[in-house]
Amino acid sequence: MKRIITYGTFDMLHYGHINLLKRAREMGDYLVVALSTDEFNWNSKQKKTYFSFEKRKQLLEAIRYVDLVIPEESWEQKVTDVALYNVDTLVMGDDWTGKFDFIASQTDTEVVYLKRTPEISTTQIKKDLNKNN
Ligand code: C2G
Repeated sequence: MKRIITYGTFDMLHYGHINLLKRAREMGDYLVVALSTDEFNWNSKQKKTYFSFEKRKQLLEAIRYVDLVIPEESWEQKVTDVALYNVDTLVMGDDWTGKFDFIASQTDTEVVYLKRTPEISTTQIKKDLNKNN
């Protein structure tokens, strides 16, 4: 069984996220999603999410491509996560290209960056909503 992991905030879930999760899951048989906690988002990414961790987790768990959702509480946990969850491949969108190559060098985990869906982002959604009001 080939096990995949990916990380993210997944706030205001949209089809760009779904495209990523679908392709990640299709690379193997089991997909773990490490979902950024509200504290991690605020303290480490200066991101205030619209939906709480619990709501974002509920949404992700309803997606057919997602097998398990775990909390992402630090940048460093990836090294232990890949061992803990017996992961073969770590997948991220290509806006992160190169940032997690150390995982491949420090562990025997493949790291793959997939093309982002270009035209959609949570920031863009918020901008468009504000513009139309
Ligand atoms: N994504 C995408 N296309 C978009 C938007 C997002 O492919 N239009 C991908 C991102 O590249 C990422 C995943 O969807 O792989 C989740 O995106 P975010 O929720 O924005 O995640 P981010 O804030 O980048 O957090 O430790 C890693 C971080 O937790 C990643």
